[in-house]
Amino acid sequence: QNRVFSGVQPTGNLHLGNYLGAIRNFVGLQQTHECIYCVVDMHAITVWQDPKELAANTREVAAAYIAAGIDPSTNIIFNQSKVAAHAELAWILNCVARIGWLNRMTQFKDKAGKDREKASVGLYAYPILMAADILVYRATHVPVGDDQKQHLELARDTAQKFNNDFGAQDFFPLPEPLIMGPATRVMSLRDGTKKMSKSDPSDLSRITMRDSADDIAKKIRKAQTDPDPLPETVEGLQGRPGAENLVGIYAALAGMTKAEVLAQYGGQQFSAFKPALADLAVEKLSPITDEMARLMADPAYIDGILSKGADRARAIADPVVARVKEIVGFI
Ligand code: AQP
Repeated sequence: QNRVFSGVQPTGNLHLGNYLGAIRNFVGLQQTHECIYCVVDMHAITVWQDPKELAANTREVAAAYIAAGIDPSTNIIFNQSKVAAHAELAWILNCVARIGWLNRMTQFKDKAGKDREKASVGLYAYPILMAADILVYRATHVPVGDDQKQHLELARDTAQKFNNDFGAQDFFPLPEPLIMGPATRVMSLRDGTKKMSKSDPSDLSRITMRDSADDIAKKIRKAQTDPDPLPETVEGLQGRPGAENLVGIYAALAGMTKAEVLAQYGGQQFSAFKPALADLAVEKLSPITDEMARLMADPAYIDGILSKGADRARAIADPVVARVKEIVGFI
């Protein structure tokens, strides 16, 4: 059986990278798979979140899922903290996974910064909670952006070690990452060597799912590029990260390859390409942004969807945790 699980953190500033690298791919998978899409609020608090903003941001991610085209009546949409099975399984998996595995996680090193001693224990254990999120549904496929590849490998290792340690062969399927489409790693608009991120202090570094048409146009106009015209071929993008990023964003939004974009715009100046990209981004994003605003005006509606989704999620997850407890030897 094929089952998809994925999540997005409600940490504010939901951006084009989250959309192109993750949420947009979630939409397509609902045609072929049973899909469970989570707003991972317990992951979010691994770094400080203002409680009022966390609630608003949780609704924003749910609204983005729905506005992007995920149907909540056929797929499960819920927030993580409503389903206790995630935390229960995470504890057991904390005792299966090894410290050495966590020590290799590059996201922890990036997010903890220089003073690692001051990072929360949760930030360190984050990948184990993520493994539990996936395994508690015995999900087989996990659509994510490129940055989550290492965490997915840890989830697979954890599943395999659990199966081996307890002689429970194939109890947990080894989940496969689905890293899909031409925009698995959208880069910052201010620095084409860094990934676009919610936590970048510069608002100009990202296009968010709340930006107006004017914001989008301004950010693309100011995006870092170089003085040369666009190259004629994809090879010509090498060593030009800012240019490569904008061409990649155009390709992803237009449903084209980078080569096709360059066949159209190669040889032209950025002063011509950037307005075309801004128009395309507005055309593709503003219907979603408008629908998100409409949905968020009715928080009770979103909360209802999250509640119903959580009931359906529990119906799958609770028996899995019950079986895990038996396997482990808990009475
Ligand atoms: N720049 C990106 N390009 C493509 N995909 C991306 N994702 C994140 N950034 C990019 C994918 O979005 C999904 C949800 O991400 P998350 O909420 O778990 O946050 P994150 O991966 O930690 O990255 P963010 O959104 O930029 O937040 P911060 O600033 O906190 O690091 C995932 O599938 C992710 O791969």
